[in-house]
Amino acid sequence: MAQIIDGVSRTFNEFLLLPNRTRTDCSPEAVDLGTPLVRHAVGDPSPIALRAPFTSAIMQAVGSPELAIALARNGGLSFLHHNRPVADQAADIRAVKNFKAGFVVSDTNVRPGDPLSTLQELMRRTGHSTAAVTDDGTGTGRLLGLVTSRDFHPQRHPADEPVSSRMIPVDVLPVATDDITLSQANSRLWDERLDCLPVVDGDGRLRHLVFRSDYSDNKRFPNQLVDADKRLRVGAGVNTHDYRERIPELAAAGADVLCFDSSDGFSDWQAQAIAWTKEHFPGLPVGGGNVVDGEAFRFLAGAGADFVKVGVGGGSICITRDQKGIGRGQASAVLDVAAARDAWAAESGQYVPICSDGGLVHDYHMSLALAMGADFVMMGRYFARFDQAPGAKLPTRDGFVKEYWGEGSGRARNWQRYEQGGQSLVFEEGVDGYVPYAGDLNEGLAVTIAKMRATMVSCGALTIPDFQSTARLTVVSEQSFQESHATVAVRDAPDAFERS
Ligand code: RVP
Repeated sequence: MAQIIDGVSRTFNEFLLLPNRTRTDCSPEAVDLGTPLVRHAVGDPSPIALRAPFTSAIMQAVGSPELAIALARNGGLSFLHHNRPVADQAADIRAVKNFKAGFVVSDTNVRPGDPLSTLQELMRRTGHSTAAVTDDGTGTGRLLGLVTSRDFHPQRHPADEPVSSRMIPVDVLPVATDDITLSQANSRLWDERLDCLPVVDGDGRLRHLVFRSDYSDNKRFPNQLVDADKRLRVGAGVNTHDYRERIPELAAAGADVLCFDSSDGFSDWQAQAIAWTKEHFPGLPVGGGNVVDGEAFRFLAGAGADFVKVGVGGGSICITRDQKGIGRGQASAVLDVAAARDAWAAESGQYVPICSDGGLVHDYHMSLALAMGADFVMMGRYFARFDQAPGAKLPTRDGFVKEYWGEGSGRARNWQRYEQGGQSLVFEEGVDGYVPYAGDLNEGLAVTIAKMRATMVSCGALTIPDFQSTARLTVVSEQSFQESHATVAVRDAPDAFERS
């Protein structure tokens, strides 16, 4: 006979945190949001620890090198999606690993024979006023000169005049070689009164441009998540179909961590794929999921998973519960899996972090997820709203929206994963929609982090482990849930994320 497990399937909206005593040393600036990302011996530090407990969802509408760079600079981590040819995914990984703060890969490039009209149109499109002139018109071609919007004017210079007639040629241009540091480049910018310093390799090929205005940028991000070589960290999603071919290329591209991506991770396929990865790439951490209960956690931790993702059916674009009747309220799932993680740690001496994935609607839900035992959270909708996410930004009557669609939606289903083994999806598990546009990730995440710090201060916790062990939660009734909201007409809701 089927078993009905104890307890109700609960979601984050059904809980609130009780304030704990706040000591005088407990201030928002003193809160440390560091948290383990991957398995480690109890008592030891994690080989990779996030500096802020946020990861971005393994989704086409969320993952991009731009978002991965911005998130890692703020202490979190992106997992770039795998529903595409591995060469494309590896190129995105490389773009993140090769990112050097202040060193810009030129996106406004022309050939010397291109007409000024082409240059003008390119500058209009990219919004940049400095262009590199290279032999092949790419950002990595042999550098022949630089041209800025101050070097030509449409009323003075005919549109068909070649760029070469207005550029500053490379033989009189100050350039640097690619062993230069950012602070050395900055000294040259000031000493030689330059706005832009091109950096070339031994063959004279363009590597980067350094702009005077970007120098102070690095100082804005004291919590960057970097590897031993000071390169930003980035993760990669993988699947149980083509992992044998995909993982070697992702490892070669420099992925710091992998995650098997499935709406149901409690499967022999995933256990086998994790075991294969541990055998062939023992130094590359790999997470698994998704699961919703302690038994499934033990299954994946036992298979070697370095972290386990929790959540089935709670995602904002997800209709798995409607379609298959499979899932569990996200709060119940996190509480159950966190208890199993702690029991596993006590038995085995190995701490396997857990991630609460999907269904975080309000900023305070992230704090609730941590308080309930999640080591970090993963979000799709939250990140899809920002400039750095790949979805198109579209105007509406009330402002802008960004496109956001599920990996199980019709829009995503043309991708490789649904075509393998002759299988194609006969029904959809996700929807294709829009989220309110929320501007720049750096600014949005700063507000979220400020709220999280304030919540932890109210709960008297300076670290996430502290928060997890001392948090007191209460289940809210429907009536007290109503009481939580303003009961007057609100002139302006606090932020777009909350309103949507
Ligand atoms: P959310 O943050 O609520 O937008 O949820 C994102 C999560 O939803 C993803 O990390 C993934 O686990 C899940 N997802 C992605 N696509 C789909 C789907 O099409 N059903 N679900």
